[in-house]
Amino acid sequence: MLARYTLLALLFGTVLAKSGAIRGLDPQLASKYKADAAGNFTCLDGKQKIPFSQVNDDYCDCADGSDEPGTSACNGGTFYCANHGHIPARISSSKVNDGVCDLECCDGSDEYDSGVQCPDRCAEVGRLAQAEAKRRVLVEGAGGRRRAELVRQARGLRKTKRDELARKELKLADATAAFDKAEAVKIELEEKEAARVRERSDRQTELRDQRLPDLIAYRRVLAADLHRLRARRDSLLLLLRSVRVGHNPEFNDEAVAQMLADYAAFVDNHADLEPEALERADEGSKARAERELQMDESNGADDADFDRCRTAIDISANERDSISDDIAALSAMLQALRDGYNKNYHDLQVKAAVVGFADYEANDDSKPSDSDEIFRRFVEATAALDALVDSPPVMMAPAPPVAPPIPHSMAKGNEYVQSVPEPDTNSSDKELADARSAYWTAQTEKGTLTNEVSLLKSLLHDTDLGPDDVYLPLKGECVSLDTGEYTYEVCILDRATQISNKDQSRTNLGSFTGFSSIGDEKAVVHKYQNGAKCWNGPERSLTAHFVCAENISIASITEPEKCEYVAQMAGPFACEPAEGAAEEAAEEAAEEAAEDAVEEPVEPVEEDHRRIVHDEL
Ligand code: MAN
Repeated sequence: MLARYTLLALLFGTVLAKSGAIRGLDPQLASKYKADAAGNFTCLDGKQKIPFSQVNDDYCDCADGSDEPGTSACNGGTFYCANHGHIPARISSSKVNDGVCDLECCDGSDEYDSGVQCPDRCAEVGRLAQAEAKRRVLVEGAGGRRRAELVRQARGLRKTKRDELARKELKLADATAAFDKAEAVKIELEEKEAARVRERSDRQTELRDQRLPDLIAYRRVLAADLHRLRARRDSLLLLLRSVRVGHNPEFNDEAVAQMLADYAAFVDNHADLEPEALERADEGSKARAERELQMDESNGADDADFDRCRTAIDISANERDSISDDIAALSAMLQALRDGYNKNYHDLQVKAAVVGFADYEANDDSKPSDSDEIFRRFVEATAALDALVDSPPVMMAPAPPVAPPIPHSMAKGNEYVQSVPEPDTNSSDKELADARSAYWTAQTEKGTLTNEVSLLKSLLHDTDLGPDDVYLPLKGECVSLDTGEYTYEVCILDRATQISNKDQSRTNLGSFTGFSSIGDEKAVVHKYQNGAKCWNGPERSLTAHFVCAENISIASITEPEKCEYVAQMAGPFACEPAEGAAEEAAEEAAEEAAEDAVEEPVEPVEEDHRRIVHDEL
């Protein structure tokens, strides 16, 4: 024990400061650091008594560390720096004699035994602090005035928006009425149109049933034509083939040579025709007639339906045209042979062909007696139906000579069709199209106004716009900060975005969800949440802490936790209202309320709501 006191005596210099006061002791606690009658010190928590000489003996006796205000012996203790010329500071006792000149302890009193000389910089620091304090006063003054200005603007803006809402609600009522009307017109016309379509379809069915026999009759005429034409083409092919196979090349007849060349060219382009003609020649006329009958029976299936029958007619008509072309070409060859062959050469095969051709011409059985009338009725049937379905009729090309001759008036199918009165679909179509377009326009107009009204209502009635609506003029105003890799954008009461400086891609950091105050009331915090999902993490969010300033700005943005961003910002809404502003605002509000009461009654619900919201802030 004695040894300890001796040591204490040696260390006596650390116990007391130069002033004689207890080193590191907060003057407010000085009364507690007096030895009692027994020479003891009571730890500040009252739990222990120790000899007063153990105060500041660089050994921690009290559990609360109160016996060592001037040393670093106790964890969690506090060292008081008087900082004359500036503001006194209470620093952690762990900083005592740590060899670092803390600016906080600008008088250097904490480094009395570390070997480091810390000059007293309190005068200089004090000057800087005063300058900073002055600057803050100015900033807060300007900020407060701006805030008051915002509150004034907000009042006007709320009124403007309220008027706008009233106007838009009236317009919406008109637009709704116009929409209802347009919808009724559209529905009525659509119903009419549906009835017309039904009627037309019934009429079509009726016409098809009525006119099908005319088509069937014509299809049969064509089928018979085809059989006849095929047989005639076969006979020409066989005559020409017989010359090719049996002529005498010794005679060198030019006409024969020409015929052979023309026929060879024809056969090149129609390779199947000659073998087929040979096959049919071999089968004999009875077998041929039977086969034709079979063909007609199987084609009879096409007679079951107007459209099938019409398609069959189209196909047959095309074939008839093509056979007629063949016949014309083959006849021309035989005619040239007949006119040009050398009669002095006795080429029996050539002569036989010339005789055969004369027989062919004499037996022209290509003009059936009743086909004119049948064709006319067919044209009429198709035209009537085409006119009904609003599509151009499938008209037959003028029939070749072997087919029934077409009366001039019918050959020009279009003229004929035009003479059939068309149903009045065009004007009703246009009416319906106009009604539909009027309906869409009315719907868009109503939709736009509904949105606008709902946005205004939500802004005026459901949005927390801060005390005195201070945020109203600034809502949506954006500020940004470039931090190198990203530029951050915060739009007040709206949303926060992270923009890549590499490719300008934008990541949603969240939408404004509300305010929260932390600690002292001046601190204003905005929360932006539900942003883009972080890979393997939460949805992104940003918390913005505001200090008072005239203008909105971002001082810094950090990402202390993955995808959770913290912004240090400034803005006028974080300022104290300028002096007198509150009274002024209240007076103005009362005046305006009085004016409003004259103009139009203000909804009491809205005002109450706003008050509740602001009180919550
Ligand atoms: C992007 C940025 C970062 C974020 C990562 C998470 O790179 O949004 O801020 O930390 O995604 O994967």
